[in-house]
Amino acid sequence: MSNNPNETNSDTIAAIATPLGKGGIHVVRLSGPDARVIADRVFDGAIRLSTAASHTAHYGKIIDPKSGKHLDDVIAVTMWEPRSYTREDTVEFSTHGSPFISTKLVELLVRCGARIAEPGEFTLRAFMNGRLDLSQAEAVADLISADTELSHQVAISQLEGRISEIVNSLRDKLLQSLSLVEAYTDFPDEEIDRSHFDQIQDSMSIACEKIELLVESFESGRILKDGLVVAIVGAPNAGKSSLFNYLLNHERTIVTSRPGTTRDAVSETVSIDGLMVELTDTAGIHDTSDPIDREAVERSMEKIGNSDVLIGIVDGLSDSPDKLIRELSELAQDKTVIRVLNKIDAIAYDRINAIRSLLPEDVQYISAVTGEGIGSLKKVLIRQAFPDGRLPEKDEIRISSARHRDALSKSHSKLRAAIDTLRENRGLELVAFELRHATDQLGLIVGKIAPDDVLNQIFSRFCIGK
Ligand SMILES: Nc1nc2c(ncn2[C@@H]2O[C@H](COP(=O)(O)OP(=O)(O)OP(=O)(O)O)[C@@H](O)[C@H]2O)c(=O)[nH]1
Ligand SMILES: [Mg+2]
Repeated sequence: MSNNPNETNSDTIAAIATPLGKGGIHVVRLSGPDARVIADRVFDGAIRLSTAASHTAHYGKIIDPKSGKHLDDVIAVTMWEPRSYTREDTVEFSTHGSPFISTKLVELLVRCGARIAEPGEFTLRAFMNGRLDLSQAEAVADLISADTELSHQVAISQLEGRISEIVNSLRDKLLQSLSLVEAYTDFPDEEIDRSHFDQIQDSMSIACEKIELLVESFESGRILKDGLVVAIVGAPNAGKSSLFNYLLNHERTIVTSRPGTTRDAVSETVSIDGLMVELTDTAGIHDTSDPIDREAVERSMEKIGNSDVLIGIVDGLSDSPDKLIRELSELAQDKTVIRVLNKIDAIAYDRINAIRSLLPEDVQYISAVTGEGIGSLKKVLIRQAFPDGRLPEKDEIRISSARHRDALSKSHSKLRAAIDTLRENRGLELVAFELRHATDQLGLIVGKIAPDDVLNQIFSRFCIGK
């Protein structure tokens, strides 16, 4: 895809904006300088669409101008520039929900002068024409793929421009400092005024702290957006599949009393208290010479490596569950393991108490059959996802994009360098140099600076028609 605005924006683009497949309606979008003319060529209604007022809906027929064939009856909605998503002339046709009709309509529009839109090209135009900044445009893709309340919240707050607001204000502050520093660099003989020195230093330090907080917010922001990756692990027959099914609320994997039932790791996405969790049931980990079992254990180990958090589960009916619980911590050195003793429904109360007295406080006691203790296990899981043990409040700002995190980290280190250079009196030229890099990195987030490769990477992950 080419992102040269002069090149792309002179074209009029068309695409189906709804998912393919049969449904009530499909929407075909047409946007660009020739949208009115092209729409007139295919639309036959009570008025010519090009003469219709903006934001009006019109019933009419789609007629193939070459063959004169009637393709469909549609509603066409007009949105004239700049009052459209792309800020260009736009027509949206609602057709009957047949993939044949919508595909054919796009073909007709192409024959009449449009070209097929690239993935994300409507949003790219919205960005190029100043409707959205870059971080907001990215939020559009996040919003579409958000499956849970929390991931939706993260995306909508970014779309509203809350990240942009903070980043822009930090950038403005740094630009003010930069212009002050540069004013001095024009007069190298002049000594920097003490009050200016303090002002620049304070402003850079405050910005530095704020940027650091944003960088730190990424870990939980990422989990809110993409979900927490959790694997259920343990010895054969501990009840991993039973817990997996219980959390999913349906019998997704086979449960039997025979050890070694689960071979392939099975993953499903589930919302736990509003948090998206990618949950994996794994094969029981044990020493074995059987090649299939060995492969199964290897797959389990791989899943362990890819997880944020592990739920390590032990059969409470086994001979020495306390020993097994302690061994769970050895599963993965660098991972959080939530330790769970299962099957408490089948263990006498006294025995549970005896086991409990041998084990640390944080062990969870559950029954994957009755569900006892699973509410508390879910709470522990959330606590592991968020360092302060609670779901973030609605209005907390978190970054959730690795691109933003990288730019903020770079900005932070440049800013640190600028602060050090100023303090150590190593020359205002150098301070200005570092400071300029720090502001440029912030500019990348909101798209004040938008190299082609960055744009390509962002917009290629959009769907066609968006
Ligand atoms: N009483 C009781 N039985 C349970 C509980 N959880 C699992 N079981 C039983 O324990 C046996 C093994 O359960 P699974 O869920 O298949 O265990 P697994 O850890 O997935 O086993 P593998 O896949 O073979 O490694 C089955 O007979 C289950 O019915 C529980 O909480 N209470
Ligand atoms: Mg199993």
